[in-house]
Amino acid sequence: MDVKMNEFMDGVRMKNPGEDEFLQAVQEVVETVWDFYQENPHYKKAKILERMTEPERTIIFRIPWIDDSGEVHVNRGFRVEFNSAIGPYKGGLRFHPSVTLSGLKFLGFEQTFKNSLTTLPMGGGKGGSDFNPKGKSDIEIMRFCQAFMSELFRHIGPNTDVPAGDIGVGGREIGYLYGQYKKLRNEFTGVLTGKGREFGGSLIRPEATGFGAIYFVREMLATKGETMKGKTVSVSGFGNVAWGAALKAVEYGAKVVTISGPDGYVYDADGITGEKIDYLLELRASNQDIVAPYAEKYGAQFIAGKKPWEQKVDIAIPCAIQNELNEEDAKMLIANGCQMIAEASNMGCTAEAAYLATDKIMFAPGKAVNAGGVAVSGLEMTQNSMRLNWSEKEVDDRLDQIMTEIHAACVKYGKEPNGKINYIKGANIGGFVKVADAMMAQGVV
Ligand code: 2IT
Repeated sequence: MDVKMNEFMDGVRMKNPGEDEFLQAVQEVVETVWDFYQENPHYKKAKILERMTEPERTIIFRIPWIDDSGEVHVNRGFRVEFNSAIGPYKGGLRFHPSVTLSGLKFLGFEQTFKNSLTTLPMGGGKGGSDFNPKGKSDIEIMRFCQAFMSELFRHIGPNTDVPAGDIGVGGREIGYLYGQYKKLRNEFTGVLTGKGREFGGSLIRPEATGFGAIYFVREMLATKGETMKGKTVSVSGFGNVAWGAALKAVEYGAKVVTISGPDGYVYDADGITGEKIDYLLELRASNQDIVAPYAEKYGAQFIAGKKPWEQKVDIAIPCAIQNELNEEDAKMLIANGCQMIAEASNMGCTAEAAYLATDKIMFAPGKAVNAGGVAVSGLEMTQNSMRLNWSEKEVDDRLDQIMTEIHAACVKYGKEPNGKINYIKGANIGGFVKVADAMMAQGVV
């Protein structure tokens, strides 16, 4: 590493002690944009990177709520408003016991670059709570969402900050959050995305992250003159992202053989198709956070306590959570002939795994691969502003076009002299330029 880059990273480390995930995300971006940053001294003079690595505002709040037995609980709520240079803060809310400030800072930082890549006018933000939805009743979920919004409402708005779902926050939660916002503000506006169809939601938003990921994988394969037909695919997770990716991968003629949860993974040699894909929604809605019931129901193999990366596949698509695929996993995949790892989860691979995969096979980072989710959120905002709803085809065509363009941006900025595409570099520089130029134009604010 360049000495000056080291000094820069030392500064970030001193300001954010112990925030490992945030530092991992910053390091990856800084390493890949550093040369470009040096070649453009006007950015450096304006301390663009120093400003980009500091959230504009971080809100932390108390969420007291009462469970079904009358016991009082106190959770912590967050909203990290990272960067508003190119549009209102935009990014999901995560409800998961692992949620920390560091995790949400990493996600908000990544979101800034991702949202820029979509070409839509959205800044970067992220929020959530350490609340664990596992085993909670529907009424408890509603009460918690209301308690969360009772504080968040004063910080957000359709032109200020537009949250959406993420892990633990799906259509049901967005509905409850929206209801509480509307009650408190007495305003019907597009303040959240991922809403129900009846109150301003967009068609294809539930499928968008998974569909977008597969459109991106299709473009990656096309650079080698290949298609998804006949390819074997492993996905992790069993939520919204895994579901959408499985639907589109199967439509393209691929065979999806795994899903996973905190309890282990399922290997379905016949492929996860048709009603088996629909069943993932049921499994998720049960709030139990396990995948073993799939294996029982469909006579597939269940491997307790393991991750799916030990299986031989052509393409691996992590769809669960950050750092779910490490260097050992990447080595195993590569040794078994895997030709591509495409992150559909945010920072799904550890830094070591991502670099190894970039070097040996094809690798693309989450901020490019999973941008379809927030892209359709952006299209939901457009529809809300117009007070119109687009057809499924209109939204899906736009999503496909956006993903194809993100891939082209990765090629533009990430193609190495030897012809290989470094998607990490391509996505980071591609995302950086628009935000940096907007910040330059707006002065030191
Ligand atoms: O990580 C992500 O891009 C999301 N959770 C979606 C964010 C959004 O605003 O739709």
